[in-house]
Amino acid sequence: MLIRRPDDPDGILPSDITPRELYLDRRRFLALGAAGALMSADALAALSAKKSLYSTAEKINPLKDITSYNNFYEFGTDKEDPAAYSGAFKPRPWTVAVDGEVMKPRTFSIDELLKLAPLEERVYRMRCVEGWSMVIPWIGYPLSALLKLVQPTSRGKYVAFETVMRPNEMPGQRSRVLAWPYREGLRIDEAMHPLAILAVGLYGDVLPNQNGAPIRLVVPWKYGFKSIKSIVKIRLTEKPPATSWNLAAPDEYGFYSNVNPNVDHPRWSQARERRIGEFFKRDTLPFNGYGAQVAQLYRGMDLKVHF
Ligand SMILES: Nc1nc2c(c(=O)[nH]1)N[C@H]1C(S)=C(S)[C@@H](COP(=O)(O)O)O[C@H]1N2
Ligand SMILES: [Mo]
Repeated sequence: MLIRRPDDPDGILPSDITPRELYLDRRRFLALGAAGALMSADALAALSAKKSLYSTAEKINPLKDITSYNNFYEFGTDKEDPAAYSGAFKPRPWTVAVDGEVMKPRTFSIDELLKLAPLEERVYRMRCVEGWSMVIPWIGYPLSALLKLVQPTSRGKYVAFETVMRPNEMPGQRSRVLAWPYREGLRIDEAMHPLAILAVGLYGDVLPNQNGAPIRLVVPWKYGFKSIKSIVKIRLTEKPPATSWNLAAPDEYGFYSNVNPNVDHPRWSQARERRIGEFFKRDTLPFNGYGAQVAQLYRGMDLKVHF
């Protein structure tokens, strides 16, 4: 990969810029040779992920789409805002506190999280409730690996997630578009499903700020908003946790929010979607095409009621 010097910014697109942390690691690596490998273990680990059998073979969106068309309201509500306004965000140092209904509550540093389980590349279809979709090569590991370590108790029936609160670095948090911090939740069996991952990178590199650095959730069978970014807290709870979008508009965003072409959002049909980069729309698939793997989680539930 090309390493640009800071004094040579010619022709750099925002999406081309290597995250600063990794850039510094690489520079150190180049300067120190083999010894540098130890110092840049995080960065290198992110680059040496195994390809996963859970990946779709569909065409991957270009890195530029993935890093320049984002929803991350902490940096603004327009799709271009996260790329434009996340430059001052500092994804290091970072910790994620895991507590609530667990036997072993624990705070993990980002370095511990990067090494918690073998990293895999998961190429997933992602489908936003607004009607667009992308195919993204995430790097991460199943959320279940982390949950098993903290040992949920029998009362741990749901998992609540919270994004970092940093109005100084996140201009969107200075306005009240959502009740900050951003919050999401899953039922424990959804959270333990092998398709639900914690992502720490994409496209063979650490996560860009606009995609949820340094660690985020990715749940490919649910609308994009369930995949919470820049996580700092995970809490196991007995009752379904409050979620930001459900609090903001309960008739529009339910707790489950499984991708479902048969249940329309009050303002948009969910029957079809536009893959970013394509002109013609395509049919949206139940559970975003992951039904064979996840439909059994919802057996006996009326998904029009539990939307
Ligand atoms: N903290 C936080 N997480 C978030 C959001 C957000 O505004 N804040 N937006 C969600 C929505 S609506 C979508 S579609 C996805 C987009 O992820 P991407 O930008 O990596 O494609 O992030 C989700 N996670
Ligand atoms: Mo979304």
